Amino acid sequence: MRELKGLYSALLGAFHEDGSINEKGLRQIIRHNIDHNKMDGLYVGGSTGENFMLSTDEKKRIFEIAKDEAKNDITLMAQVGSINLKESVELAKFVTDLGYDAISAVTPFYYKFGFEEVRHYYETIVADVDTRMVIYFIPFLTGVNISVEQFAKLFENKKIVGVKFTQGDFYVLERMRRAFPDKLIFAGFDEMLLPATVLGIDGAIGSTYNVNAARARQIYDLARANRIAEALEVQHVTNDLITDILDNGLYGTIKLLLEEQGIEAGCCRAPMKAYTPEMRARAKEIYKKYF
Ligand code: NAY
Repeated sequence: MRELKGLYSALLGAFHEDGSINEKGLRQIIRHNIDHNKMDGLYVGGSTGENFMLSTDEKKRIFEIAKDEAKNDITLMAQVGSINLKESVELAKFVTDLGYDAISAVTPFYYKFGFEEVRHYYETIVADVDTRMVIYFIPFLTGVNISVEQFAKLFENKKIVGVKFTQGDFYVLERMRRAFPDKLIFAGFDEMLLPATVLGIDGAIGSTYNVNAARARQIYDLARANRIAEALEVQHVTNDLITDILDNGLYGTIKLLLEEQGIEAGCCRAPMKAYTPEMRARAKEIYKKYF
């Protein structure tokens, strides 16, 4: 079984102006993450992939393209979560058959699901697939919180091997590390990679790693070698960059930065907005400033 630890780029979606999948661009982004960024893994179908705006067939096509392009060059984790539980079950089987190394699922969102509903959701997704599940925990977007005690109940299922922890509460992260030394914890906020690494995460999954992989790798390696002051310098520059990216529009700006490197990263999918001339111009400035 392939190692799941390490740094993952959350794979961007690449779309044409009419919203259809830009397969050529998607393949270029995947290769860039493997050959240039030297990522350990790709997280396919997450928020960064604009997944929650796609049809089941489109999600499947992106999973297929990623596997076909990456082959076994990189660890592949597929985000299959959806509030359509039947779709999640179908996607979990689909990616497992394709040979993905692990699956992940966002907590069910929109309705205020209770813990027993959340537990039933994860149990159902993993029931008929022989794979490893990483819970995608992102309470600020889903509105669903899970306590450390509730995580312990979810982790009773041996197929549930870890969590992608996208929360800025380092007390909770420390409690999670303490409570689950054998489970995998992936940090989900790129701007907090250094403190999360100090607390002993097993890896990280980020949107900005598509363009800022070298700095992310430096932060991760320096922090693990206890060279905290040096890691902090790199985190400072990284956070200046992330602040500029967030101000200009997160996923679109990352794609425009890739475009500066000759990658046809394409547009965002509506209802995300189309690029304006100002946004393009600002992305060029950001590129000059940091790369
Ligand atoms: C996903 O599903 O693609 C992720 O969660 C990747 C992690 C990113 N979270 C989101 C919601 O985009 O990289 C982060 C995030 O973009 C970054 O830290 C900037 O805030």
